[in-house]
Amino acid sequence: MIGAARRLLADGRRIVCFSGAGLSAESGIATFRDATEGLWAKYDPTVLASPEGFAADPQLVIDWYASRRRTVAEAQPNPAHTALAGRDDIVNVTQNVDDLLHRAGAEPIIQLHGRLDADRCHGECGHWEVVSLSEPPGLRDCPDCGQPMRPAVVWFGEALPPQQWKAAEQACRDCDTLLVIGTSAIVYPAAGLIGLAKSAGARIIVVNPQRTEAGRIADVEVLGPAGEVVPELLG
Ligand code: BV8
Repeated sequence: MIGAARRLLADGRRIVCFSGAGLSAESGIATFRDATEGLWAKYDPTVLASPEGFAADPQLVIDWYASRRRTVAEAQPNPAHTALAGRDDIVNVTQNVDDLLHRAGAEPIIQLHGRLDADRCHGECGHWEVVSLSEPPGLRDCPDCGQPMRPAVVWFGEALPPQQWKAAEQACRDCDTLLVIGTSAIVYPAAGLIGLAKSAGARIIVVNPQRTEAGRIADVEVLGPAGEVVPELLG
């Protein structure tokens, strides 16, 4: 399967990489659907990562993000991030909110679900600021309008940033090869990009240790961890 995927990538002239939490799993960052260990095992991320969850218990949500931020601060890009960074002909469209692709030097990156290393006002004033991942801020109010501050990520039930979404749609409509890495392909509208690329005639390569919905429409499905497979595919 790796050989067939390598051949498709060698023929590709407009390649997009669509990634999810599995891309960062080997950097020690828990995916959304793996059982989270310890303190967070009893909470549902889709509830914590939502305006309703934040309204119900803002302190719990901010503590959850602080814990995730510290994990990302201690994490390093893995060989999959580095292999993608070595290919400036590949456009990265990621669902991930960590900064590991940036730290690996990958360019360009379209972050569909925002970024963990920034906070924004939960109100309408537009206040936005970069935050420390190693010493994350606690629960606090917006310095401009007094509404609560919250991570600059897209929560369930919130719209994706229009500019990033438009750029991702365009890239997936135009590509001739879509490399799908480490996603369960169940979070929409992001997961819809796979079908969009397919219907635009792109070849689909999926890299995941497990079979997924995306694998069903893939031209090639490589079952294995990103940290091992992606360097082999792109090297
Ligand atoms: C919206 C940021 C509307 C926060 C995240 C149809 C259309 C539109 C919306 C919906 C729809 N159906 C349902 C919805 C609602 C919802 C949704 O999709 N729900 C799901 C649960 C069904 N979608 C939304 O709410 C979206 N917003 O639609 O708004 C709107 C429009 C206008 C105006 C107002 C509102 C917003 C979705 C974004 C949510 N935010 N993240 C944060 O991080 O805290 S999503 C979150 O899930 C992460 O970003 C994550 O990346 C993403 C997707 O999950 P995956 O990345 O796939 O991760 P997962 O754990 O699922 O899978 C990991 C995979 O890796 C597995 O397959 C595993 O096998 C694999 N793996 C493991 N190890 C490795 C590996 N692969 C490779 N190597 C390894 N070593």
